[in-house]
Parts: sequence; structure tokens; C-alpha cells
Amino acid sequence: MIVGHLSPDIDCLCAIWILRRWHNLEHAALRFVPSGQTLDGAPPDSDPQILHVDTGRGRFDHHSVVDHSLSATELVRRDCAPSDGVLKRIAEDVTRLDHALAEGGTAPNICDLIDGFNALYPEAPEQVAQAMFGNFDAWYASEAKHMRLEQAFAERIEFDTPWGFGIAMESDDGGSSRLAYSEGAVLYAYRDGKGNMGIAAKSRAQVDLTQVLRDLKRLDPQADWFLHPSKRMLLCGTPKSPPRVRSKLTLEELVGVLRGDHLF
Ligand SMILES: [Mn+2]
Repeated sequence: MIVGHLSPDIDCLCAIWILRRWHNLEHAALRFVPSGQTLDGAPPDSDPQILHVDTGRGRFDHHSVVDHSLSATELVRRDCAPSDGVLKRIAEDVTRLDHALAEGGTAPNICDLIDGFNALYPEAPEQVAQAMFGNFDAWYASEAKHMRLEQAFAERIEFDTPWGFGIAMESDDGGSSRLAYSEGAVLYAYRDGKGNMGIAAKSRAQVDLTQVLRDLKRLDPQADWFLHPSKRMLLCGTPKSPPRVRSKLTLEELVGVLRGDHLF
């Protein structure tokens, strides 16, 4: 069995794919747990039949150390296929993407994927078509999400913070850092359809959200806020890691805390 995290990202999925292809686990069952956790809370490597990737802090999770050359994909690659030069290059790209060091790197775009399927199935164009349909469905879902985000962004709240201009938005899909930063925000806040909330600041901004966390704890002591070690990201629930207790605050109340009015 292979265990990854909810809302699996490229690192988690690529690590699973390598285990399936290079570790004879083609038929392994897949399970997904909140990011950071393990299956049933057991120690990550206690059962050799259960492999955790990108979660659980075991042998195939890279989150116990800060090392930008590591990812779950890279750890699995070193173990399963250390001498495969093609896989090494793919793992380098995945690692850069996982650490947000590249916007796409040399990872394939959709035309490259079609090219790849044509290389895999040169005599069977119908297989190329079949293989691509799921990708077009995913593209459609992603594009629809972008459109919903753009509509919600039009209703945004703009405000000033001690660090500069802020933008807050609410939508079923949450917020969009890309849209917020493109409008010049230093910091943005969002609330999604499930009530997950988050605050994030631009990576080069001198923002420290420690005091914001203190204010939030005072206003809403039960909520499960998590301050990222960078001090630039404050989260209460994500698709990867649902909170134990969501925040009771409205987006407007959250904006009040960020503006620095401790009035309500
Ligand atoms: Mn990762």
C-alpha cells in the first residue's frame, strides 16, 4: 500500500508513480491522509507493506529537513532507480516545482505531453486520444476555476496593513495569490467555500504575522490557525490539511485584524 497526502501535488503523485513503475507496486492500493500525518497515526515506517510518500516524516518524506534539493520524488528515485538518467532529470524538475523555485521549469506543457503519447503509441493514434481526454478534462476544470476566481476577485476588499497594501477575497475555491499580487498587494487573505481561511504575504516582503496570530487567538481561541515558519503565511485549513476547528471569523473580521483595529 502507498500512502500520500490529500489534494496530492506533483511531488506526491510523481513519487507514487515511481514506486508503481520501478518498485513493482503497479497494483498497490493508494490511500491519502491529511498532509503531515500517517495512516491511522502509526509511525511512518513501522509496517514495510505501507509506504508513505510526501507525508508522515518517514523515509520518503522530505519535510523533516529544510533542503531544496530534496523532495519525496527525489527520495523515492534514489531508492528505486538511482541510475536512471531520464528519471533523474524529471525528479530535478519536480523538486524545483515542489519548492516553488520554478514556474514550470522544463516540465512538459500539454503539447509536450501529446508529443510524448505519440512517442509511446506511434501506431495507435486512438490510444493517444484516449490518454489525452483526461488531461483536457483537467484543463477544463482548471480553466473554470480560474474564471470563478476572476469573478470573485472583482468583489475583493482592499485595505491597508502595517506592511502595505492588502487584498481579501472570498470564493468557493479560496483566493488567488497570482491575482492579488498582480494588483500590487503585499499581502492577501481569503476564505473558501468550506470556511478554510488563509493569509499570505509576498515572498520578498518583510511581513511577520506573529502579532496577527496573537490577535486571532484572542478573538477566536478554538480555531486551528497555523503559522508557517517563514512567518509570512497563516493558515486555518487547506485542502491538503483540513483543520480540526475552522475559524468563526468572517472575512471582514479577518481584514479588521490585518488592518490592526483591535476594536471588535
Ligand atoms: Mn513534497
